Amino acid sequence: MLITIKDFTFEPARPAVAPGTPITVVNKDPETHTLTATGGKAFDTGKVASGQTVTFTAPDKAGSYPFICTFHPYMKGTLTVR
Ligand SMILES: [Cu+2]
Repeated sequence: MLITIKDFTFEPARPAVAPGTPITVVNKDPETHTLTATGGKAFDTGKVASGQTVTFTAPDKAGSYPFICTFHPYMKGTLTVR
């Protein structure tokens, strides 16, 4: 699964994956972003600089995991694990 950050949006914003799936995040913006689960902090890429690629692992537990960019909290998405 690949999530692209471009123009301050996550694409796709509502990805759905199997438990434990590796998810690669690529930042195509000039600004630094993060992809961070809200609430329980189920996952967090940390800072993803411009042009950088970071991979994290989807949770093992099925559910709906909202996420944001901590620098730009209006950037929102939801990861579904099923
Ligand atoms: Cu951001």
